[in-house]
Amino acid sequence: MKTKIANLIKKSKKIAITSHIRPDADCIGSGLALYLMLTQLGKEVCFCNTEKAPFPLTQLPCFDVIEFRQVYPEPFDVFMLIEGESEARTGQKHLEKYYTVSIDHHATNLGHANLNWVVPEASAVGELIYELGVELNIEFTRDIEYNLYAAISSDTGSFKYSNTTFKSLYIASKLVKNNNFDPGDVSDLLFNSNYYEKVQMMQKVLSTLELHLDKKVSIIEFKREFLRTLDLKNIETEDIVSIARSITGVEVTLFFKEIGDDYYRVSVRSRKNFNSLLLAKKFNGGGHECAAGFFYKGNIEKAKQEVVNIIEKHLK
Ligand SMILES: [Mn+2]
Repeated sequence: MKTKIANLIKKSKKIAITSHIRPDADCIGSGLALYLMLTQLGKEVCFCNTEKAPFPLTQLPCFDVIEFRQVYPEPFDVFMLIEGESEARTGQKHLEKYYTVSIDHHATNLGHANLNWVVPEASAVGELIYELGVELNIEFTRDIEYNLYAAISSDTGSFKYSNTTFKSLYIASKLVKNNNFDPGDVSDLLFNSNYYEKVQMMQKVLSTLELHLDKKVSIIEFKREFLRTLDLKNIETEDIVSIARSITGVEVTLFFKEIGDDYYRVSVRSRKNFNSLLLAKKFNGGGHECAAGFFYKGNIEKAKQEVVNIIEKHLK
C-alpha cells in the first residue's frame, strides 16, 4: 500500500491534506511533515483543517502553512486524510468528490477512502508518514524530522505508553540521528509547557477525582463552569488524564468533559487489564485498546454508574 500511495503521489500535481478534528500533535505534526515532503517533490500542496489547533501545537515548525477552510470545491488530484476517512472525523465535506487516501493507525478506520493504509500496530501515524517519506526518497530536513518526532513522541506519551515499540523507538532514533533538533525541546514543548491558567484548571479538575471498584477506576470531570472562572481558551487536557491514570492500582481512567447540558465527551484510558475500546464501543465511540472515547447524553451520575458496571464485568 505504501508503494501504491508513493506512486500515486509521484503522478499527482495538486494534493490536498487534512487531519482530524480536535487535532493532536500526531495528526498535526504528521500532516506538516507530509506537507513539507510533498512541497519538496515540487507538488502544489494545501493543508486544510476545519478546526484550529490549540497551543502548543501552534508552535510546531511551519504550523502557519495550515489553512482553516473546506477543501471543496477546489479541485485536487489526491486528497490525503491523516487519521481520518469521513466527514465526521475530518470536518471536510464532499470527500466523495475526490480521490482520497487515508493513512491511519486507528483500528476503527473503516477503510472508506479510495486507498486505505491503516496500521493499528503503529504507535502514531507519524511512523507511517516517516515510512512514506523513505519510500519517496525524501530528504529529511530539520522541520520534517522535528514534526515527525513530535508526532510519535506525542502519541506514545514521550515513549512512556505501552504502544511504544521497537519500531517507534527505531524511527525516533533515525529522526534525531542528524542532531538537527534537540529532542528535549520537543518534550518541553509538548509535555512541559503549561499556562498558569491551565495548571489552575488542572487543580479544579483534580478536585473532582473519584475512585471506584476498590480504587481500580479513577474518574475526573471537567465542568463548563471552570471555563467561566478561568481565562481559558482551547486547552489540551491529556495530561490531566495522565495524572488520574498514574494512581497506583488504577486500571481504568475516565475523563468526563461537559460540552453541553447533560452532554459529555468521555475519554477512557486503561492499562492491560481492560480494553478501553470495548467500553467506548458500547456507547458508539471509537479508539484503541488503551485509549478510546465516546459521547454521552444524560445525567453524569447515571453515566458513571453505567460505565463502572461495564468495567466491573470486563476487568480482568
Ligand atoms: Mn495518532
